Amino acid sequence: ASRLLGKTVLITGASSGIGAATAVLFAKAGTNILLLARREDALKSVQQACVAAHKASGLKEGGEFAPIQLDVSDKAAVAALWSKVPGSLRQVDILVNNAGYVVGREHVGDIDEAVIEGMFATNVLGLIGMTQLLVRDFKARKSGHIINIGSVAGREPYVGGSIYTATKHAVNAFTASMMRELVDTPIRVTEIQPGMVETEFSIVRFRGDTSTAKSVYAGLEPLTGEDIAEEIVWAASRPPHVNIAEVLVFPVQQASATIVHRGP
Ligand code: NDP
Ligand code: 8X3
Repeated sequence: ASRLLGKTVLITGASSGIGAATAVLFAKAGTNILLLARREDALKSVQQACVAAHKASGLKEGGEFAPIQLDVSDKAAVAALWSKVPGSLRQVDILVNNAGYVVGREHVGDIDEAVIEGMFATNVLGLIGMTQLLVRDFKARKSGHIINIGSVAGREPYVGGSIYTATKHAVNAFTASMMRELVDTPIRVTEIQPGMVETEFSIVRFRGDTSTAKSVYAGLEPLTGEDIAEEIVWAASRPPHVNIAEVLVFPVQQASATIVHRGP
């Protein structure tokens, strides 16, 4: 991980789950981090966890952590991002496009229009907007790494997931096209595709119903945000000539979007 020393990482959706765990692991590896999400208080807690992790590492490189309140679906806010970024952190080396969510399991015909638009605005248009902003800079500097968080839902459609799986299929197509476009540059493009990760994801999906959210993982040991953070930091710390293109990660008791083993 010495390859990460002093690098600057931008993480969207850094206020909880995979994004928060990824921030802490990058902090431990001697990076600086821009922490982006909508909830400012939660971002401040993650910032404190990063400071503690960096301190414990004993590393002198890195250690600058800036929480920035940003809704990736707000185009004007994304366009004005640099005005909120401290001068010392304007040269980003690694972009982790992690912000995303699903609401509901309704079938086609019964899905609220605002829910459909919200998921596309964040998971697809937000991810594309952040990428456009950063990739211009990466091209000019002839360096950079874009790590997009897709999903098993970007490979496999499932009942009750029409909109969410469509957004993650879009992430997959966008990411793969961009990797092809950037083949003649040193810029790297990675897609991490998690299976079941116990974060705030299911609580958001079931509109705050924590017992239904908990039941998603009943009888099995799901992945944690830290498990996916390890894959992200691993991909980011490969030698510059190595591009981890795609990583599909399941809990050992999961074999597809819908095939899971519940029990010992
Ligand atoms: P969490 O709900 O714990 O985290 C989601 C993060 O995204 C939060 O920090 C949230 O912060 C942020 N976010 C949501 N919408 C926006 C927005 N419009 N602008 C900025 N930030 C936003 O879930 P996970 O950590 O599990 O999810 C992270 C990613 O992983 C998502 O893209 C998800 O689709 C993907 N994923 C998750 C899986 C799982 O099983 N958990 C499996 C496969 C993929 P805030 O509310 O403060 O804005
Ligand atoms: C999250 C995993 O199976 O709920 O991307 O779609 S799933």
